[in-house]
Amino acid sequence: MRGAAFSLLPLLLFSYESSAVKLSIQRPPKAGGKGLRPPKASTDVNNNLINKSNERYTANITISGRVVNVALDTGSTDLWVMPPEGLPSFNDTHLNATLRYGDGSDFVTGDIGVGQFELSQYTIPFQAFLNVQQAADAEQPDFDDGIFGLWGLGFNTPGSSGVNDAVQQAFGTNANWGQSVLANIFAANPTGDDYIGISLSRDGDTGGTSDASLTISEYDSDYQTVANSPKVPQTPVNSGAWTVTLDAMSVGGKKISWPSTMKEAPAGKNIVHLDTGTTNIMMPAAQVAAIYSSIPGAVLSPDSLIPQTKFSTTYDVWVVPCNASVNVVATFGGVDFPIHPLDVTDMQVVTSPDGRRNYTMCIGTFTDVGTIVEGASDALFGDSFMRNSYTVFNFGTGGNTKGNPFVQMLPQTDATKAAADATSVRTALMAKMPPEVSPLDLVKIFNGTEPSGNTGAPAQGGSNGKSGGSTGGGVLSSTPSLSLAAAISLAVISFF
Ligand SMILES: *[C@@H]1O[C@H](CO)[C@@H](O)[C@H](O)[C@H]1NC(C)=O
Ligand SMILES: *[C@@H]1O[C@H](CO)[C@@H](O)[C@H](O)[C@H]1NC(C)=O
Ligand SMILES: *[C@@H]1O[C@H](CO)[C@@H](O)[C@H](O)[C@H]1NC(C)=O
Ligand SMILES: *[C@@H]1O[C@H](CO)[C@@H](O)[C@H](O)[C@H]1NC(C)=O
Ligand SMILES: *[C@@H]1O[C@H](CO)[C@@H](O)[C@H](O)[C@H]1NC(C)=O
Ligand SMILES: *[C@@H]1O[C@H](CO)[C@@H](O)[C@H](O)[C@H]1NC(C)=O
Ligand SMILES: CC(=O)N[C@H]1CO[C@H](CO)[C@@H](O)[C@@H]1O
Repeated sequence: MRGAAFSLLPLLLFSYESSAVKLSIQRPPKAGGKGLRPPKASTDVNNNLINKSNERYTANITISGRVVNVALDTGSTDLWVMPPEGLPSFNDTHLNATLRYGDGSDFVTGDIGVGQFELSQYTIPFQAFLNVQQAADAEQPDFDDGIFGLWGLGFNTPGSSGVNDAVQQAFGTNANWGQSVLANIFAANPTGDDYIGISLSRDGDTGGTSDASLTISEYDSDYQTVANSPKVPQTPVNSGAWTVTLDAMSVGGKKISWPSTMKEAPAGKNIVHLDTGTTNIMMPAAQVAAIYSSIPGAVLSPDSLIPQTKFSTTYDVWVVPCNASVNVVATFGGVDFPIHPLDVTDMQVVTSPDGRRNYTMCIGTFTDVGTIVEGASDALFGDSFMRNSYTVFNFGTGGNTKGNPFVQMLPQTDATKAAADATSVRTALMAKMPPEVSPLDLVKIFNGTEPSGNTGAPAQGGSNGKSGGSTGGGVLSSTPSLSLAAAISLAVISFF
């Protein structure tokens, strides 16, 4: 693996789309943390994920002797890091690579290194990673948040890992150090089942959200009953991604009509990509409209007329009264997964075009992204959905569960409790935030057809307090925009 020996290898360039969502896995805070449980004896990575404003879930890993906070991403496979201090010495393969994310405008580029990976009790002496030398501007918001890399928790199969494919091509199929981190961890424990369990917390939810955790080859002790959940198989098999069948979605108890674009989808059903690396939920405009058009007062803001810091600056977004009570349910394996109202809209603050007023607004977390997921799945179910399920991702590569990959999911949201919870959370938050006006008035203000400040418009969402947000709110347009690309996690690899 010493670099010099391989300096004459052909240059390989991967182009790989993935998500640079914000995940934050960290070791458990010392003490006094809300509802913290002692770490498990066998895996003190338990309860170790920390959300960053519901946008990213990250962990501190150690690579080549450097501690790096990396986002967790089930939507990609490779590990890349770009710590500001650089890395202590590592073995450089001199294989150059570019990993591309989302629509391709987001990228990281560098050389494939090999170093020791450490997380909790897991140590991989030789682990390939991308030592990033240059990153797209889209990565800057994550860097600003102290997130200096991405840890892919996806598949190691050919076509899913740019790093592994390049290493195998250059060094042969025995070069197992090019495998994903998870594949190498699993390989070190040949008798164990090859799965991970993920729980994501909901920042801002005072209603008793669980702590976030990642466990490897065991369940979080809080969710042991996930063992009884139906096995939802990867669909299509060998997609190289965590794509599964979605039985149905409903809003207010009414099924949403959603013809699949995927030929592999079972009749009347859809295929969705479960992706911790995507902040929101990306699905086609018609189905997004089916959800939000049922909410009194909600309006579609054409071409993202209203500047906002998350999700999409190039596609329409729904502006929704912050106190909207909406009951959205996704069904997997015959089991209903109610989606918490706090996950259906996201509270933000915007300044009027004339700079005179700040407004609180709520944006739909289900967003249309054009054709960006086309061909790979019907939708990308990111953190806004994943917070509502404890999910076990079983690779089917070892132990007693060898076979095709599957997931097991345990609902985390009680629709009735969540509705009450959402009202109290938003009421409390809204009391400290700028006023909300009706979505229609807000769109008019941003369209220049209505001045801010003296609209006299009744605040449909309730400037009297019924509103609020699950995310850090207070995010103003001065915050660098997360590009759409940064929120997507497709794994499409091409070699040049
Ligand atoms: C990789 O990129 C670096 C910097 O651009 C360059 O110096 C080096 O020659 C490249 N390596 C290969 C094998 O092409
Ligand atoms: C994660 O690493 C960063 C950088 O070294 C450090 O500042 C932070 O305290 C760490 N967090 C935890 C929870 O270990
Ligand atoms: C580089 O590889 C050699 C042998 O392949 C190994 O002895 C050495 O520890 C490695 N160095 C690092 C920093 O990983
Ligand atoms: C809007 O909020 C920002 C950030 O809190 C603040 O700096 C600014 O003065 C506010 N503008 C108005 C018009 O209230
Ligand atoms: C914005 O204003 C123009 C006219 O000034 C109007 O044609 C258009 O429909 C408005 N759009 C919205 C979303 O209000
Ligand atoms: C939201 O607030 C508005 C204005 O205060 C009110 O008319 C409406 O009933 C509220 N909706 C819900 C679901 O509480
Ligand atoms: C519910 C929960 O775990 N919230 C946490 C989200 O992450 C922030 C730090 O970014 C913590 O302060 C919250 O406790």
